[in-house]
Amino acid sequence: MTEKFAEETQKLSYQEFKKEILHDYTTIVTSRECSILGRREVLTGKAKFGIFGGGKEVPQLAMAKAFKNGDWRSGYYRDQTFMMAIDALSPEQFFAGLYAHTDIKAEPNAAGRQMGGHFASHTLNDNGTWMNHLQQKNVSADISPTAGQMPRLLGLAQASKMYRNIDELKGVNSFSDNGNEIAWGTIGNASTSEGHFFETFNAAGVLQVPMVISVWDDGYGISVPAKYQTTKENISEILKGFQRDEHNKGFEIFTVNGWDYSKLIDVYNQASTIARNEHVPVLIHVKELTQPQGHSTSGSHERYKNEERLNWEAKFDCNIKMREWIISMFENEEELIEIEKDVKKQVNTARRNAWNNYLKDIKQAQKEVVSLLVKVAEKSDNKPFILKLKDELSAIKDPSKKDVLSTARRSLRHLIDENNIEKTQILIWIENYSEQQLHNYNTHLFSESKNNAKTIKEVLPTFDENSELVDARVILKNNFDAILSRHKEVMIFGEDAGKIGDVNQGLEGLQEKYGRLRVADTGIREASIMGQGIGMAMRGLRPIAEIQYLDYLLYGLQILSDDLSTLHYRTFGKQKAPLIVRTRGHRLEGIWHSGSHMGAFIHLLRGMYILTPRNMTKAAGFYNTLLLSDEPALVVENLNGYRLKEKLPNNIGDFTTPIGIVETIKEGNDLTIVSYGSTLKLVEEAAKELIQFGIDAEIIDAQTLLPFDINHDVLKSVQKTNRLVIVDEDVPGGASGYLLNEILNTQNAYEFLDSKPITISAKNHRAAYGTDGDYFSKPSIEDIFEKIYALMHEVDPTTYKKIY
Ligand SMILES: Cc1ncc(C[n+]2csc(CCOP(=O)(O)OP(=O)(O)O)c2C)c(N)n1
Ligand SMILES: [Mg+2]
Repeated sequence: MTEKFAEETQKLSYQEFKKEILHDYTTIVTSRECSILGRREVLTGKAKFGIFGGGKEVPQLAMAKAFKNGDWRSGYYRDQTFMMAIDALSPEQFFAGLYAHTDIKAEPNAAGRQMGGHFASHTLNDNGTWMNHLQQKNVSADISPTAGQMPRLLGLAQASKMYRNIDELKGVNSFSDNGNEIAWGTIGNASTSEGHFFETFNAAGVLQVPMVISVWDDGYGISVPAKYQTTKENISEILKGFQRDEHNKGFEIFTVNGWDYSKLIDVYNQASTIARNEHVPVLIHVKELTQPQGHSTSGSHERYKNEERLNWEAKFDCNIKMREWIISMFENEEELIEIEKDVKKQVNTARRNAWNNYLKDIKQAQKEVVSLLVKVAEKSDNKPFILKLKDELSAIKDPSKKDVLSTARRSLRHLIDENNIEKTQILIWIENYSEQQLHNYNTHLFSESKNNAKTIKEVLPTFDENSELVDARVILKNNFDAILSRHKEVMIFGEDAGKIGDVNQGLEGLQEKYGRLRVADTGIREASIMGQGIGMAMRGLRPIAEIQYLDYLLYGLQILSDDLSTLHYRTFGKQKAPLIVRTRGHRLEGIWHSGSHMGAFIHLLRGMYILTPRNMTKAAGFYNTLLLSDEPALVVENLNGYRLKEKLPNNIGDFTTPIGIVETIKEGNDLTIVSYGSTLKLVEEAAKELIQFGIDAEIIDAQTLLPFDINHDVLKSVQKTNRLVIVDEDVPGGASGYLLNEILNTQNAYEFLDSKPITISAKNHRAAYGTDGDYFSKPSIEDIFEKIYALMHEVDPTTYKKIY
């Protein structure tokens, strides 16, 4: 027993102390038994895939003990013991997750949307409003990509720093008690090889935030040993340069063996005190862990571990070591055997209950379809075919929803020529069942609360005769000033966003006015800038995270795609992160500065709004709208627009740009042109030239790509013009392909087209540099003019004679 641990335990009576140890032992044995039975469930086909926490139980007890209400975890799939130790996961819920039970009450982590082992707590009420985070232990929803939990961890920790140090936020609210909360991260040893780990680690050292990162080190990443993962095979050794000293701020670093219960408890207590009181980040390198059942259910570890290693793992299994330690203290092996027996029974009962509970509704549905098929078969000319389907379905012992619904749907093919009440009953059954499944599998991609951004009404900018024409950036600057003064929970940060007020001076002077925490410079590290935003937004703040130029969003894209865009969906609406990502794009200045790849973002960021304002007044309006809503969004300011002047509205901070609404910026009768962002200027020019040749185009600014045109106004325009042209500067089939699909398939505009719809986009390669590089890479006014003219030539070759 270590000295500190002995001190702590002296405060407890012997009986209390023993009781606590036995309770902990029960937790780790329960967790292990879940892993063992979980694997069996997968191997016998009841569950699809299993990844478990076996071999990492004991350190998680220690982490759970230091974890307080209000704290946050951002971890990975090994943490089932931690979840059990904080009373956030019962064995029955563990199995419900494994089976992908879609009832959020049975499977609170993800309502079956994530594979088992991906944990989450509820931080939102059913109506989408925040719960009180101080009254519970908060678990940010896990994701599968290794180290993907790291960027978010930074933001979760930084939120405490904001709540402690920003005057307007100090005190106690439902998110923080003066910033006393720690964000606890967990990561596997091999995943520390990812850039996200190093980037986040460095940023946490710079920012000095209350973060405790535990590395669960079992020497492997699936089959690949530490030798191929980590320099010197030792993550804490190579991170020593981050250790704080009397001259420099940095990290506190601990190393401890994962089977050493009492030492672990000491270390976690120390880490907790340092991080909580001093807001210093801490690394705990937990070594000598094992993986008694191998990495996952996909294979066995005997394939890559030699006998020596397997023998060592058997001996140093943390549960076995803890058992030995308990016996050495209490000489109570009998008692432990009793616990083990009892746990086995309880876990097995939990497994059975979870399975029956999961299957109950599906079996009911199976029964219903079987009986409907029997009835309909009686009257059908295809009786034998229908009875065959019925027999196949009733023979399935453990049916899936798919088995049941697909049988019902297939039966309709045999009933094409029939029309009777029994057939109608099947149709109604299919409709009802499909609708239930829509709820189970397809809801919550966006907020369903009353703050859904689409419900925020438009407030037009107002002007009077004295309204001056100003550099466009002044509108943004004045609007951000209004935002920062009205919304104390807003902070804006990014590369060069602080001292100089961003590279286009949209934040000029605001750091001086609102302080270095609320308007902040960051390092060059886009993924963790996104993480800062996600984590802080999950804790009630309203971060605006800046990516200097759209092209560099690719560095942050993985985290936006995998984490932010899926968050609301993957938690069945139980977590949200209303982060606003601000960036600038479309400038036509070369391979890495053209900022045009909107198609990539549209496809990878379903779950965020993607907004492409054509000028800064529109952009400012979007920021105002978003702050009234509770959803994440990407706002792409139009870099070309910074060169222009706009009229300064006199209701700065109040006007809003609606989400999902297109705007007709020129009316016309001959064709409809849909465009957005910087190409609108080119389209407007081309339209002026076309008028001189008798072609009158209607121009529609898409404004918001996700969601696009919720009122189907483009359809109304096409109904009038009967011709459609889409113009953008993305690659062919990029965002223009998306828009085409929306207009033709979603809005059904094809019915009204008299000409083939065309898209005018950039070339397949990235834009070459300079004026001529643009001209030959991106659509030009001439390209737009000629393609539209050619379209009209096809319609009426006499009026619109060939140009060449
Ligand atoms: C980005 C990414 N790459 C690869 C994988 C596949 N993968 C899942 S777990 C894993 C090994 C992780 O090892 P480690 O971090 O040591 O954690 P352990 O499973 O050993 O606890 C790999 C390669 C993934 N999930 N995400
Ligand atoms: Mg590992």
